Amino acid sequence: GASPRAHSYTKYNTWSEIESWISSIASSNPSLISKQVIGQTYEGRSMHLLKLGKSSGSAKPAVFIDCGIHAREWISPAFCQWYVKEALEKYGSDSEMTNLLNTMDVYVLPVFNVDGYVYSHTTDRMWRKTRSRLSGTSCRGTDPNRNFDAGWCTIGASSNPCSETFCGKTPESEIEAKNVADFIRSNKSTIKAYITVHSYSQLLLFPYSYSYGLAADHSELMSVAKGASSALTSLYGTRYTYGPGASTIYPAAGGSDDWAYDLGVKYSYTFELRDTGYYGFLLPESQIKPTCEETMLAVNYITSYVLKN
Ligand code: ING
Ligand code: ZN
Repeated sequence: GASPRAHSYTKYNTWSEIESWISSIASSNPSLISKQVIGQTYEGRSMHLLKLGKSSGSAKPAVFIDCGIHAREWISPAFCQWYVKEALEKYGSDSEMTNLLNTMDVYVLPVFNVDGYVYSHTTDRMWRKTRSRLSGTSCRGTDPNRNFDAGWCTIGASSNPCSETFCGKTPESEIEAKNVADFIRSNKSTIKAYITVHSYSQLLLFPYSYSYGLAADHSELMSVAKGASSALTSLYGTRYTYGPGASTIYPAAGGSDDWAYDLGVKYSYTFELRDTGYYGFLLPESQIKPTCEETMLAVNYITSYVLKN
């Protein structure tokens, strides 16, 4: 495959390019990054997870970041690639990143919904869901962000397999959601923060989306979101709105952030990256760099907060 230096971080890479990049970046920095496969997708592709962090003798607290739950949100996997590049570049020179990776592990899942991502490149640019089949219908795919076991299918989700927000046959019916949920459950004692990256709308959301009720940690989640949003805005003035999902965007059950929070991962956030709808999912490649740079500031704010607390 291509060497890491041949990889472009300022274009929307195909799955095959991302998969080659995962292999080469992991093998070129063995002391700081490792990779593992957390399972296969419906169509049999590997779900690669990168682990960033300097190994220490004892168990380290961790942050889990995923990108590409929804196929068409191409800026999201671009951000996960950017995050890994920046983390490796800054380790050893930037004290915040050095301290983070010395003290914590950061798990990065560059593409969650790999089958959907491939389909959005080959066939339907606006595809959102997985690509799983169900008997009795020709409609394919479940919304992975309605498939987690958090108020599953009670609000803002559909039981119609042809809907864009189909919640699936059962919670975790999608193998991709089950693989991620299994990994987080298995590492529940170390994972302190869960960050999932979507687009678009320029929002920083936190639980709950399945209910209008406030999370037990509402004030703290709100103040961290406020700090992260200000950090993001400080770079280019991009305006973000932050708050609980249900009241800030719309009520929607079965989301991964609500599920992680109810499992016990207190700092659970959903980013909705640029823009506010002018380009929408078709964000031009010229905006990858500024979007990723500003988002880094917000993610670093959250991880630094978690590190200190
Ligand atoms: N937005 C999210 C969606 O899945 C969301 C919003 C976040 C819903 C958290 C539920 C929980 O609809 C996009 N753009 O996908
Ligand atoms: Zn999404």
